[in-house]
Amino acid sequence: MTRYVKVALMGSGYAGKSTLIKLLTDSKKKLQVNYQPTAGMDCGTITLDSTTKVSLVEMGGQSHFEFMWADLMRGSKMVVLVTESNPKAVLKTRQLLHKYKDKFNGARVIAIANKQDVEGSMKPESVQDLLGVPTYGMVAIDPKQRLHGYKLIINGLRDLLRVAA
Ligand SMILES: Nc1nc2c(ncn2[C@@H]2O[C@H](COP(=O)(O)OP(=O)(O)OP(=O)(O)O)[C@@H](O)[C@H]2O)c(=O)[nH]1
Ligand SMILES: [Mg+2]
Repeated sequence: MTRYVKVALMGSGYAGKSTLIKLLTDSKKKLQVNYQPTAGMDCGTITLDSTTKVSLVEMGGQSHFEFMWADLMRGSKMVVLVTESNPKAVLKTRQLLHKYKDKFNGARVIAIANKQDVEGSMKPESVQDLLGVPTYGMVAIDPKQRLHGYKLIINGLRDLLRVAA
């Protein structure tokens, strides 16, 4: 029987969650596309082995979809906060983190400081200082970052997977 481990992707609209799902789940699709806001939710699956899959659940970041977040993140073993790496976006992400952290229910939390290719981006360490959760740099439109992204998810779930194995 296949076991699904749920990972929720949270963050403002335009942060790069859909792009990250594409990066981690599909090696063929073009990664850089015109922005199409996710309507409500989106998901993708990573297969770890013959018995375990990771469900990546994106919670649409536009504010009018926020009412769904508490329901969408239920049962998640990990929450990945995705943010653009400019100060305004990071401060907004910090607000979201504080607003929803009570709903995480013990899930592991990491942040992704995305769009590191954009000039003037804050370094992941500076983003981490503001967010207070382990933060990793990312360029989700770059297929060369696929392995890096994959490792962030797997490492975040490592303890859980080992215990269950
Ligand atoms: N330069 C750059 N652009 C990126 C990067 N990641 C994503 N983008 C672009 O940013 C835009 C928004 O990305 P999405 O993945 O759709 O954002 P989202 O977080 O899913 O947005 P919502 O669905 O509204 O919550 C798209 O045009 C992407 O191509 C990146 O690392 N660098
Ligand atoms: Mg999206």
